[in-house]
Amino acid sequence: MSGDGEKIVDAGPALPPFDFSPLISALSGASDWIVLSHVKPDGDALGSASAFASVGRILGKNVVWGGPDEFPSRYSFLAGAAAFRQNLKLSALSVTEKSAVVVLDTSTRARSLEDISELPPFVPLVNIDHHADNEMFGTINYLDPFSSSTGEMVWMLLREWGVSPGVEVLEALYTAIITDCGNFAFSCTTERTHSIAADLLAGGVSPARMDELIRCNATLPGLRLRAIALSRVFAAGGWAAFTWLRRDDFVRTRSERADTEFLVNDLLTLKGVSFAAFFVEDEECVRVSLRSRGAVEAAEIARVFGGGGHPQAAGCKMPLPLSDALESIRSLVEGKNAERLAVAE
Ligand SMILES: [Mn+2]
Repeated sequence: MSGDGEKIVDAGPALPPFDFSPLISALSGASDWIVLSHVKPDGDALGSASAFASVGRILGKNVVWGGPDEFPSRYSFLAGAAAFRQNLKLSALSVTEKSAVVVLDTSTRARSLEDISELPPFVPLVNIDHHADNEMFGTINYLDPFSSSTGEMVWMLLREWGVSPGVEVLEALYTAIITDCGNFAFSCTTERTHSIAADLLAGGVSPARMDELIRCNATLPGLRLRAIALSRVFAAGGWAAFTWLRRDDFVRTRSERADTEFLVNDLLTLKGVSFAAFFVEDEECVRVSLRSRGAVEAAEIARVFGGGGHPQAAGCKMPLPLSDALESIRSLVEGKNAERLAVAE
């Protein structure tokens, strides 16, 4: 997970083996599964939850899959996407002693359903996540910060469980993994990530088909939005790259929020850049995505502004006008004595 120069690539999980039996028995014992993806769901939150929802159906469970926000259309190829319940509230479901709730890729309660804290105590709350700052809010917490993605963890669970999933489950997990590890390029990628991908390919996943579905599905509005963001890139401190989008940019290009999902990664392709910040103006705040691969970690900067995430991929919400949000992070970053790599202007 760490990108600092001292560390060799993580060889794999450094945690003691997880005891899956309480998790498996809680889920086996429930007839109704409520599977949840986090706010502003990404490929990992959706892929791992799609896989989980499919497995529930294979096992004959009544499955509800949903989350607090809407389903981004770019992931509509995932199994069960059409049944995804947006703006979901627990109060809208009949939660009984036969229910179990599975929360995927979600580090805090605040990133899940508004009324998640009102879950009756007799209902198992299974928290499956790879964020190091996970609040451990489940009654069962399966956490592995050394995992590239929640999708990778779900595969480990299924293997232990002995469930034989169909190719739609494997494709969903492959989606979760490759979107979170940047097509096997980010520092969270391990030998195990590749080995699990090999298992998924052995089960029938086609990388070319998945690339077409996941990466080659830009819309014209989305591509135009990206062009606007890229046209504004500027360097800060000689080693950081920034860009931003206003609400109006989405309106005039007719694009959607999900069109920005991988945009911040583009900033890290700039030679000499080890830190990237991408600002998106929202209704009452600015959403900031941060990426890093150097001494100044994305999570370190995100935490200053009340955010969090992985060391090298983090974010925060700033209740400020766009220009103030930009200036706050720019001055903080410029004040850091990171090695100046002289970004070519
Ligand atoms: Mn994830």
